[in-house]
Amino acid sequence: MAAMKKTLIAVFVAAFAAYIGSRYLKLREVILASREVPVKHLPRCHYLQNIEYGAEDITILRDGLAFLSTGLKFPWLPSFSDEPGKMYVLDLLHPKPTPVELKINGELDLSSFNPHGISAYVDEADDIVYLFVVNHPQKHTSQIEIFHFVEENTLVHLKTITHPLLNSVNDIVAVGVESFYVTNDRYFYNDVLHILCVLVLGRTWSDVVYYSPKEVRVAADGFMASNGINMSPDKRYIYVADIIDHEIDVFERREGEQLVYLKSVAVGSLCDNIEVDHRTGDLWLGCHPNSLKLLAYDPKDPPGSEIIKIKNIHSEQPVVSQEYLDNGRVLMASTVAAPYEGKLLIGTAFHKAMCCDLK
Ligand SMILES: [Ca+2]
Ligand SMILES: [Ca+2]
Ligand SMILES: [Ca+2]
Repeated sequence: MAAMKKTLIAVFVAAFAAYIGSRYLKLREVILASREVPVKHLPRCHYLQNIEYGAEDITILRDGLAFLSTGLKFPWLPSFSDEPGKMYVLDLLHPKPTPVELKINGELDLSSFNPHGISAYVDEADDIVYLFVVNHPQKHTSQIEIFHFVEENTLVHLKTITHPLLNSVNDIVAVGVESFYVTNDRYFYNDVLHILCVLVLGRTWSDVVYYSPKEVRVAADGFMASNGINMSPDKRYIYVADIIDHEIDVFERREGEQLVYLKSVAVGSLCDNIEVDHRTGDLWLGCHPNSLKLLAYDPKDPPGSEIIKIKNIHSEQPVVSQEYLDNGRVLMASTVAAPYEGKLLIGTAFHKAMCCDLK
């Protein structure tokens, strides 16, 4: 009897090991662990001054003011600065656009400020600019900071929002002065459980949460790993980057902030944040060509950068094109690409940021 029990356990362990082995191979596939990319640069690019430790997210107002969240510290990713994160602003209409650090006024603890995804909301009634920032003051904590942007490069901190459903927030898109959608990129805070979840289930069990002062709920789920989120210029559609599924999921906003899934568009890369050209509605994606190089950071074989554009996303045949590719020698770990009137700002997880001409 004891021998039989031992045999059964051995068979079970072997089967489980074989299963995990096959999941491991699958995982290498989803993180594009063997992918190498050629170099395809844009005609004129220069590094942005003052940005040395990443600009994970960038967003641009219609008048050409760009906001950058910099200095992210995030589990698994390298970070080369001990300083807290900072917010910058840059005027793209200036002949020599230079990022300027934003002063932050109010109650916020700046020593633990760790900004991640951002979104700007302009109130049509009074043109007040609100900046929504995902903040991780401690490892595995997430909260949303809402700021009011005022003249002379200052953010006034209005409030901090925490909620059990805002548990591993990556990016945010504001839809009102105090309402927004966020992506949660993982279910388990514990790194071992998180890896097991990805290995065994092949997903991180992530979702999209809608928040307003009256209502907080999961608005969409079933992603392999939701990351960037943004909205169409007419505000009818929400786009979510399902990073390890290599696609962008498209949702329609219906009455009462219900999200209805419409379709997914394959992008062939691990796309992080999404910015939308306010004139054309094109999606611009900052992507990781090979996530293994990002997670196992080696300066001799650095993680590359890939910028992808999706044109006509709502048509039968969206056009997906690679607009910029680098092997990491010029720019490592691109996370965002924000277009504005023939210019493109590219931000990264922990490296520099660039401004390129598109024409
Ligand atoms: Ca964003
Ligand atoms: Ca998906
Ligand atoms: Ca992101």
